[in-house]
Amino acid sequence: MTTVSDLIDLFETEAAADHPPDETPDVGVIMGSDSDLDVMAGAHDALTDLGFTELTDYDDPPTGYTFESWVVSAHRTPALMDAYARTAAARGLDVIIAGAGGKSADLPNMTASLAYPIPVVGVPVQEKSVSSVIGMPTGAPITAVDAGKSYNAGLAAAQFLATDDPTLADRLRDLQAARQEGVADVSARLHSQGTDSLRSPQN
Ligand code: RP5
Repeated sequence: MTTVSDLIDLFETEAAADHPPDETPDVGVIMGSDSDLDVMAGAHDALTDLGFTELTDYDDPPTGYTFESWVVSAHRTPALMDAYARTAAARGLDVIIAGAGGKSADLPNMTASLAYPIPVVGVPVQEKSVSSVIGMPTGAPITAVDAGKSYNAGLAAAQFLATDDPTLADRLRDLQAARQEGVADVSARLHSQGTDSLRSPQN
């Protein structure tokens, strides 16, 4: 069984390893519980849509942009959160996406403070988590998306990286263009086929 100490050791070992940048994850996706995974999967989907690959083995990193995923709880494993955030820069991360639920969703904001100046995109997993994710004091910034909008968090993370990469910026534009075409297509179908044709079945 993997222990908290094992993971802290892993993060510290990776931080000390001084891997070349093309072998380290670009984006870190962390969540307070595996019960957050269904909501947080949107970040995975956005990054995958943009051509990122999930890095699951530090010793065998994929090529191109990569992201990694971990469960890190602010309240149940504070030492793990500290180690993850403290080693993030040395492990090559450029952006962190952090999601948590409940009324005291502290993982995003504490990670933002610990990993500063690495930007953190906070995802309130539930509506009641919004104020605790975005409520940072002056001098302690966080970027955040609306409740459950983890897909937007994936896009936002890529936007940070795209400021320095025209190819990634083009991929973001292509994704936006495809979404626009989707709206045009459904609009034409609604108009030409009528309301009943697109309506969900009523009980
Ligand atoms: C938060 O508590 C987690 O982010 C999760 O949304 C919530 C409940 O966690 P579990 O009790 O389901 O593990 O810290």
